[in-house]
Parts: sequence; C-alpha cells; structure tokens
Amino acid sequence: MKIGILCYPTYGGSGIVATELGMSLANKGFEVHFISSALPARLDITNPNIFFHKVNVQTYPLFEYQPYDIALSSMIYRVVNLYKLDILHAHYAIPYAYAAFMAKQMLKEEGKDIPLVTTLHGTDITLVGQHPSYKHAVEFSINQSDTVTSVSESLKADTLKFFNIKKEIQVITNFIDNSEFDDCHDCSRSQFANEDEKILIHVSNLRPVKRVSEVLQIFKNVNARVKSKLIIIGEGPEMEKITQFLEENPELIGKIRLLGKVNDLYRILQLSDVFLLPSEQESFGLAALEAMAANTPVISSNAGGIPEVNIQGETGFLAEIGNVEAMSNYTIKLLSDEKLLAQMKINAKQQAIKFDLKNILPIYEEMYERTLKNFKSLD
Ligand code: GMT
Repeated sequence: MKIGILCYPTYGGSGIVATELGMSLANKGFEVHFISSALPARLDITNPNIFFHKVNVQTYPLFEYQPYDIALSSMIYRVVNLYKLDILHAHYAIPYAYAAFMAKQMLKEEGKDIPLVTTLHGTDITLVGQHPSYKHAVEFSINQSDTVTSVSESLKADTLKFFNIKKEIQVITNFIDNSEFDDCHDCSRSQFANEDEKILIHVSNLRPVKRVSEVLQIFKNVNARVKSKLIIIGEGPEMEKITQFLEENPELIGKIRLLGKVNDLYRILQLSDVFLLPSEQESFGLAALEAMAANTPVISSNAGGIPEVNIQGETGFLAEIGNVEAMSNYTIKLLSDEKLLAQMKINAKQQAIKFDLKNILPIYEEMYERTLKNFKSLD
C-alpha cells in the first residue's frame, strides 16, 4: 500500500505521531510519502520506503499572505498522480484535511479519486479550530474525510460537542515504541543533579496552554521542601516568562536548567524522577507517555485526555487545572517517599507498555484496509 502522510514538520505532538507512524509502516514494507513544508523533525529519510516531498510556496509581491494551502493541495495532487498513492492520511484538520479535500476535487476532474483519513490531534478541535475564522472549514474537512480518527476518547467527545459531525469517529490512541527506551547504561544523573537531589522535568513547545509558569511555581514549592533540580526541554513563546521568573527568583538560577530542543530526550527522561504537565488543554499528552516509557511518573492537571494516560495514584497524580498547590503537594509526597517513587516508576512503565507501538500499529493497518475497501465498494 502507498500512503501519503500530510503533517506539520515541527516538534509538536501531531508531527511526531505522524512521523513515528509513517516510519513504522515503512519498516513493515509500506511505501510512505511525507508531504510537508519541511523535513519532519524525527524522520529517517534513509529508509528506502520513505519519500519526502517539500511543499514549495511560490512567493509573489501581490500576495500579502503567501498561499501555503494552495501550494499544499497542488503538491498532494501531483504526488498522488506521480507515485500512484492509494490513500491519504492528514494529521491535523487545518490545513491538511482541508488541502487534501481540494486535491481530491482536482483528481475527480480527471476521473480519479483517493480515500482520505483525517486524524484529529487536539488544538485543531479544542483551540484554533474553535475560532470563527476556521470553525466551518474544520467541520467541513472532517465531514468530507472518508475515515476520521481521534487520539483519545476525550478528544472524540469534544469534537462531537463543538462541531456538527456526520462521520463516525474512531479512537486510535497515540503510541510509543518502548524498545527505544531500553535500559540506559550511559545515563549520568550527575550531569544534572547532586546525588541527594531529585530531578523534575518538563518537556513541551512552551506554548501558553502548557502553563509553564505553573511548572516553575510547582518547582519553587517543591524545592523549598525537597532538594531538587528542574530541567526544561523545548522552545516556545513562554520562554520570556521563564527568564522573568529567574529574574524574580535569582536563588533558583542554578537549579533550573533550560536545554532547548535536544536530540537525546529519552536519555534525559530516563534519569528524571518526575514529569510535570500542568496543561490547560491536552487531548492526549504524548509528552507524558514518553516520560512514562522512560520510567518517570507524572504529576499533571486533569485536562482533556490526560486522565486516559496518567492514572491517579498509580502512574502519578492529577489535580484540577490551575491547582498548583495540589500539584506541588503531590510532587513533594512522591519525592519524599522512596518506596512510593520506586513503585510509581514501575507502574508508569507498565502503563506505557499498554500504549506500545506493537498494540496500536495493527489498529492503524486495519483502519487503512477498511477505508480502502469501503472506498472501492463505493466506486
Ligand atoms: O501540544 C501541543 O502543543 C502540540 C499539539 C500538536 O497539535 O502537535 O499536540 C496535540 O497533539 C498531540 C499528539 O496527538 C497530543 O499528545 C497533545 O495532547 C495535543 N495537544 C493539545 O491538545 C494541547
């Protein structure tokens, strides 16, 4: 089967899921074509079954805004024609599902067609997709897709609540390849903390929904009671708030390490004691699952789909969105009790194994087969 994957190339969760899915399919012999504005961050282009097609936006002085969506739909149309793709898979409704619909219309003009799968990831539904500028285009794109999947039950419920959806939505949860988290022999905690210190970690694109200020406040509360260090991985608009926090709390400067974007994320997660995720919205919380796969328990808010991933009192603790005090107290409780911490590290890994790639990939394969079969029977 030849699959066209349309996704954001950046470090955001939707791009990571699309890339990991495409690479796993390629390893199983599928021919996978990525169409995006840049090479996706984690894509292994050396795999002979993987192709990358960069969307080129021809700039023109008349355009106040360069028309990426038009260039994208034209590129989808050309790749489908050139490589005879069987199926398209859009990750994130806008612009990917929307542009794929336009490409399908172009193909139809020539008596051709191709089935479209759209995977909803979160902010396309709960945040940006809600805005009147995009809402109807998102709803239209979902209803025009042949198959629609969502990464959690919570996101499916939100989609049905906020939009007039005429399609069945299949929940296919995000996944993790636990084999990439084999025991880390060269992980050295001493790079980041002294022997008597615990390591807290936060990984995100530092956007406002991640509530980075709360990560910092939780750390401040915890650090007053438990010797500790905080590692922050990622880059984004809330970076300024971190600098401001350090200016206001200079005593914490040596205790907070900002690493930006890193390549050896899994190695650093493996030497951490607790992952903080106080998000305002989170359709799934892939970052929390990555932490759990690295034996790291999670202290989080109960936003969106997080409770489907982080289980209260088992793999970590959850509190209401914004309840910094509760999240701080939970973290102190966890880090002050070696027995509890050791048990939760084991539980976190066991939970990650439930979301293993081996369990989720066959569900995607079955979904592609079914979509193709239903599509052909409509011919
Ligand atoms: O969370 C982000 O800021 C990135 C965002 C994205 O669209 O790339 O992530 C969303 O998709 C991920 C993969 O399915 C989910 O794990 C995240 O929870 C979801 N983010 C939100 O809903 C805020």
